[in-house]
Amino acid sequence: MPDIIEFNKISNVYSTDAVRVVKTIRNHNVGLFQQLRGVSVVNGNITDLSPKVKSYIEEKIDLCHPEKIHICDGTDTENNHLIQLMQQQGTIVPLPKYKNCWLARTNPADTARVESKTFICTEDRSETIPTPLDGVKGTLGNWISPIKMQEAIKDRFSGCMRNRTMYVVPFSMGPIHSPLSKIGIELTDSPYVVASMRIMTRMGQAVLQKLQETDEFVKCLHSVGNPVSGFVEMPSWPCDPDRTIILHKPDNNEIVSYGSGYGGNSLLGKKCFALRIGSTIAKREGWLAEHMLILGITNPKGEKRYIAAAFPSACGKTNLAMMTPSLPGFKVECVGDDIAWMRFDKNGQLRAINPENGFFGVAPGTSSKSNPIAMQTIFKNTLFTNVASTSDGGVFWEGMEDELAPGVSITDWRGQKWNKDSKTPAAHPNSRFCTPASQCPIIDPQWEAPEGVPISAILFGGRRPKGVPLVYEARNWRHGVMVGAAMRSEATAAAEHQGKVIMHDPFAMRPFFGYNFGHYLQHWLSMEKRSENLPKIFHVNWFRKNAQGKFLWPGFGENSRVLDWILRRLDNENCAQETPIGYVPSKNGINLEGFQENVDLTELFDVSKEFWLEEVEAIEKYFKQQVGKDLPVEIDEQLKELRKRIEAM
Ligand code: GTP
Ligand code: SPV
Ligand code: MN
Repeated sequence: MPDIIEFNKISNVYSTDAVRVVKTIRNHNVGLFQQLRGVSVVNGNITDLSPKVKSYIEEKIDLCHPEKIHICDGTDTENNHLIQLMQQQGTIVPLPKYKNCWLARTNPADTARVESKTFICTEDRSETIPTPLDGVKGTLGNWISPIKMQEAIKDRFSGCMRNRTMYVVPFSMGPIHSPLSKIGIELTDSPYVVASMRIMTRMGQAVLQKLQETDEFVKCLHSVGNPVSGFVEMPSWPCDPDRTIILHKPDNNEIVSYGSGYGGNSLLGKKCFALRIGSTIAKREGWLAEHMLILGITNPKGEKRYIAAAFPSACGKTNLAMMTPSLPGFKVECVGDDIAWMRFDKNGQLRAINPENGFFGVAPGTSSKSNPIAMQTIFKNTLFTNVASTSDGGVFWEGMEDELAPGVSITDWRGQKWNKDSKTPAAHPNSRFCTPASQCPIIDPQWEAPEGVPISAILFGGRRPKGVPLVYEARNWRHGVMVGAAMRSEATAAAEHQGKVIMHDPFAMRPFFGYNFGHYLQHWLSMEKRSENLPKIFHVNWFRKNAQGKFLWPGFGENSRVLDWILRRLDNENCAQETPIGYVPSKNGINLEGFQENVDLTELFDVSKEFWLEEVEAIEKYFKQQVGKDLPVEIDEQLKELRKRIEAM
């Protein structure tokens, strides 16, 4: 079948886009209508595709049998077309209270990442996950063999796009012209994914142009798995939850995702590329791909520093990245809220870029009180998913009670009438806003700097209701790497875990490691050789509770007091005291100027021998059962020393 057939077949083109296609074709002086593998190309121009991109698309056309191909250009016209289409299909409804905002309601069976169905494919299992102790189930990722991966793809993808459009989404993780950025091509049958990728990444024509120079890209294939024949439960949100699978093959820089349209499962630039495949590229190339926010903070003297922080999903990254400091004279600016790509420059300075272009943030809990900056960001050009809606054309979620216009009624995330006495939440606990980062009023002036921003401190943290102080400083890099490895946190709604169990979540990366966690630790330890100016490492916990189950610390803007202490520690100020677990603020070490809250600081900073012995035991057991022989000796030594210090208390 020839690539290009006669122009009079234009009737296949979307009517709204016909004029533009005609223009495009004239511009490129083709004058003919295009096909790939016999399938009409209804948008974009195949002459813009590099040979490698073209053959990747052709291969997947042969597998998925789409009806049409749409090469995304990232323009407003294209986006308007997708918005119209999604409204017709019932996937989104407008939110007329705001400018260009939309609400998607997913199938209730498709509301979060599915960690149990996410796999890394390598020849050897041990490349992907450490070998757990006999009889123990591994929890540091799922491995699949190349043969099984092929089978899984064949079973699910053969003909899966029949009667549907395959969108070709060219995207860049990181500013297009940064040497730290990487390119991907996502093939998807979901207009929701295209519209979201346009917000979350740099997407469109400019990326195709860049690909003419480099020809290197991560291959991403996605289908919602609309069953070709048979029953579709919710036509406005096709998905195939029973057969959902998310596959990564680091050797080929390849991602294949089937059955889910939601967030980290389907916006493949995010967790799949920027973290799982990203971490394997980073290992090869000598840098770090991490689940971290990046913020800039300026103290009253005008000194500015950048901090990166790893907290597990739904544990406060977006909130910290956009914080409004309660401490007078401080200013926080946001570089990124979820992912950091970091490498040492030639002077040994660690530099970070945010590979993303938008925020896919947790909605519930976001309010003018907790995160006013997010509230100023999200009410234009935003795609909301699974939040509740109001009769005046707006959104609602738990935490927005004080911001409701009087007299409005509420429809919950499933489309049912809702009121304060309803027994279920109005918004799904993992409901999200997807909004352009550039709209954030405190976006850092350097957020797109091609060389990245210099990182002075790295924070680890999680939801620890008991025993873990508000902040402590690691003794050195090795100890800090052990602290990251030993991270634990209460489960949240961001994935399919039930209840509030305390889970191990090393480096906040447990769901996102692209390779064996033991090797990952080795990689972190090896950074000691790359620089004499390593960032200092800290651990924070905003979530300690008292005996009545109330948070001991007010959090949010008050966390600036902790950042201030961290900055002073970077300046080697004498405001800390040693404990067995690391350095904590000395008495009066935390600046409480203007502090209105009544907080039991003794309880907040308490380091108890009993608790920490149990903690060390839990970590020892975890490393022994889950990491085994892959645990670097340095980490084992650090843990032994920690135990000794605690026993000597
Ligand atoms: P992901 O996008 O899933 O990676 O989550 P995240 O780490 O960005 O978490 P986010 O900032 O969205 O916060 C999740 C939840 O934690 C929200 O409900 C917040 O209101 C709550 N939260 C954030 N910071 C604090 C804090 O300092 N104290 C308390 N108590 N809650 C907080
Ligand atoms: C997370 O779960 O850490 C998220 C949301 O940032 S998702 O994109 O769905 O992974
Ligand atoms: Mn996240």
